[in-house]
Amino acid sequence: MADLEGIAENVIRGQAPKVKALVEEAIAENVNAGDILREGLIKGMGVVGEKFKNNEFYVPEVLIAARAMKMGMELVRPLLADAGVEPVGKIALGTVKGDLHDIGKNLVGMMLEGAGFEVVDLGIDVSPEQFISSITEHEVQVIAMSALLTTTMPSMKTTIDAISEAGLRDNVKVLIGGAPVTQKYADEIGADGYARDAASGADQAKVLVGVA
Ligand code: B1M
Repeated sequence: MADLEGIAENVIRGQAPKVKALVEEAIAENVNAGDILREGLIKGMGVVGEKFKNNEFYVPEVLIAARAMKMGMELVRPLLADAGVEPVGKIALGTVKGDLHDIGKNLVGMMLEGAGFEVVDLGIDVSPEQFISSITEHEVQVIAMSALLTTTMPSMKTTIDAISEAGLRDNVKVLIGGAPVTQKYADEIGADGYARDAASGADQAKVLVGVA
């Protein structure tokens, strides 16, 4: 019998081959792809996020768990459309212009995927124009910006201002984070949300799209 609990457990333990085997078993038994995603992969990654927030897990454990989750996701993704499962939301994620740091940004992306979001990863050194294109091209609901340098933080404000000037501010929520970024700064520049770590980023994103 399909072991969705086992999938979640093995995501938490970062056992990628075991996750792959259990997901394959569940698919072979015609378990609904949405149930595999929600009750197995997302559930497991949710626990990982909580442990990370509580300092019970550190970056390496999260990366290993995310790799296991991704292995399961690869198998489930093609079946989701057939099962009528929609992502909880669509997000464009990038490190702002002039900034090349991407380790934290990638962790945020993994947590977002683990929470059921479709993530359009724009990469590093992302200009305001690229963020704006993601709104029109991909119809994302959230723009998520990461900055690690005090010198690149202002690009968050420049991007928000550019989104407003393009007349698109009402189309998206803006979420920001990164080591030098604070809630105070988010308030100052008119961002809709701030998160101090990757797991909180996924929590905030759910609030912003109204599924939390
Ligand atoms: Co850079 N660097 N770096 N660096 N680097 C820092 C950030 C720095 C604090 C080091 C220091 O001086 N002590 C300092 C910034 C000082 C400042 O501005 N206050 C610094 C500097 C100065 C520089 C250069 C200018 C150095 C130079 O060339 N003179 C240069 C800049 C290059 C550029 O970006 N233009 C530079 C370059 C680099 C490397 C390329 C060598 C490398 C980056 C490799 C890569 O990312 N692929 C690097 C690294 C690795 C670091 C440190 C050591 C580690 C950063 C990291 O990955 N942390 C860093 C010092 C440090 O933090 N100890 C440093 C781990 C990661 C998991 O944490 O990214 O904070 P973090 O992400 C967290 C949260 O912040 C949050 O969630 C994550 C997980 O919980 N979060 C979000 C992040 N984004 C979020 C978005 C959200 C929500 C939460 O919503 C959208």
